[in-house]
Amino acid sequence: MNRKGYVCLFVLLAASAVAWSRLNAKPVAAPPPATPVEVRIDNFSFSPATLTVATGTTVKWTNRDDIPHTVVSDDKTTFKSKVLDTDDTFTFTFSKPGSYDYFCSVHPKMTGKVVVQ
Ligand SMILES: [Cu+2]
Repeated sequence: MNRKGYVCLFVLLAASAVAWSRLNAKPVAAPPPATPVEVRIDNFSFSPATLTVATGTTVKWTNRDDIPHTVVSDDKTTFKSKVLDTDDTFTFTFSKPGSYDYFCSVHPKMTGKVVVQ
């Protein structure tokens, strides 16, 4: 085989390798983000008030208010933060799909929700 022949063969092999890898590529579910998704606590409210995330996502609440707040699930057991002073954070990883309502135990009118899909 001459030099041109080898080049042609190489191109052919490369093309089949690409085609083969595409055939065998399995669709994978989008992994949950590696960095936490943030909820801000400011001016007596959770922002966003309703957050939708993928299963396995860690949510991080940060108190940007100059007033202490907490983050407590409605059942008071799934998650419960300590009292967060200004710039304190609380994180929770949602490993099961569902709808999680929560509130601030210091100001029960402050409510929020995390929807886990
Ligand atoms: Cu509060």
